[in-house]
Amino acid sequence: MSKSHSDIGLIGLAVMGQNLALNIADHGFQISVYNRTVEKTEKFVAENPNTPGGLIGAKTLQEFVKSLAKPRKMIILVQAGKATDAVIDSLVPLLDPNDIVIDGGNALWTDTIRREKALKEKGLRFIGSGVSGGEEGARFGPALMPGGDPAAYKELEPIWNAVAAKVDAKTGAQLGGAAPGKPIVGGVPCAAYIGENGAGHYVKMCHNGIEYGDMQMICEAYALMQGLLKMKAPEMGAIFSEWNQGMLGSFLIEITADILKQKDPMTKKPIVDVILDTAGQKGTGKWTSVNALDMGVPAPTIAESVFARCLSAVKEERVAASKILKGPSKKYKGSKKALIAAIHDALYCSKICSYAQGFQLMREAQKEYKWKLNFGEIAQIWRGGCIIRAVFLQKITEAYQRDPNLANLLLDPYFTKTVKKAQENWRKVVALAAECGVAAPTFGSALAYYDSYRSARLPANLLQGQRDFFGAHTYERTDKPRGQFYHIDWPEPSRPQLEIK
Ligand code: 2AM
Repeated sequence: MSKSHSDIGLIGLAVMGQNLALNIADHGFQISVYNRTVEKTEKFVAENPNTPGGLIGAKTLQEFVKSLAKPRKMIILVQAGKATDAVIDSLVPLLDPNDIVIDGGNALWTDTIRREKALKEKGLRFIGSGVSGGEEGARFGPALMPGGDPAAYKELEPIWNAVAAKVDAKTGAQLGGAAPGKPIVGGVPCAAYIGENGAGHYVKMCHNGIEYGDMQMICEAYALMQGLLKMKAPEMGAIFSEWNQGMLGSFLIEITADILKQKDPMTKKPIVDVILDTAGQKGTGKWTSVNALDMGVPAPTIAESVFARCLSAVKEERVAASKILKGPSKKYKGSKKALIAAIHDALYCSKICSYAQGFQLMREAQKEYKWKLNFGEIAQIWRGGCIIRAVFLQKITEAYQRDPNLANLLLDPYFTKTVKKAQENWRKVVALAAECGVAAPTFGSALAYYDSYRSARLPANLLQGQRDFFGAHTYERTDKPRGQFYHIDWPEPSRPQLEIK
């Protein structure tokens, strides 16, 4: 028996939308669904007749809106950008005050801020929620990062908590075993209110930036094992499986192991050896990096991972350059076991720096947008459901529980100690990569970040001298209070040194 009105609705039945709708229905909520192309709605509803909550197909937006219990809650899961605006524009005239529109797409956070404001002016409530974990996550438990009207989220919360991924309260390990019609019961949901207006989508964007970093760092570990140790894919796969048991344990390390062990069905060679080395990107890593530049927050390792994809994309140019530009002839001759252990440590230290940068970004954004982000909780949400889910996020949660105002992740005692212990190996790997000509941009960038951040004095004194020389931009002095600015009349470049008496 279906209810007279659905608990929630969903617009946009591409794979993500279909899977999230099924996830919601699996938890006993009745959900109305609508898609621009009606046949898709009909097919989807017909193929899923017996969900615990029930799916109600709507042919028109009017019918869809009428089918929802008031105040209405509806999720939009269409392409980010123009399509989302188009759906909102056609929905708005059909809604009543206090109805809640939820955008679950990968929206740019500034669009979410704009949409929230526009809908608020019309008496409507808007939630921009990051939904992470891809198709599988949407179906059996995504990480959910909702931002927007806090009272509206209270009304959505029971549904969001139910459908989110679940982790073990103590270990932070993701609870698995969900199947169609059999959702996970118990555990801590990977969903929590993030903050006002665009906060949820902002945090989701940073998640993606961090994900770019993680992926590139893993690729560099692979490149080093391959380049310096001449290891073959299955052997490297075994190493990643081993690493997955320790502090690097994560979804991305696990799938890397699986990918390296996978054979190509056509040639029977390892599949990685036949996949072309040009990376694609959809833009969220770029957004993160552009925003880091806009806010003046150092996130070089995340940006480096975006540039690494860009460099990979100019395959033909690289092939041509490879015939002209020579590298060193040095080969690694030391212990294989020791180098593998060092690469592990380099990966872990680089990862810590990359996360430190991602959290710095959120910290700065919260000032700019007046959000009150709970960093421990954000790390907690990321422990399950999403692409960057990892054992190590538990350490970040603990770090922010120890000190919610932590200036930088590197300053938490656990991370300080970890990097101190592992840095010798990290430095060895970066040096060896340079000496042997294997590109390891994020490993090197993270190390430079670490060395810069721990420097009481950087060469920016000279830089300010240069700026004052050619542009009279002034400088502050080491022997005077901050905020006092000085300038001297520099000599013309061709003139002799000023004589100081
Ligand atoms: P469609 O099946 O009719 O193409 C992902 O592309 C999802 O977004 C699909 O469900 C698609 O509907 C929907 N979509 C894309 N652009 C849209 C638009 N301008 N209005 C409504 N739905 C749109």
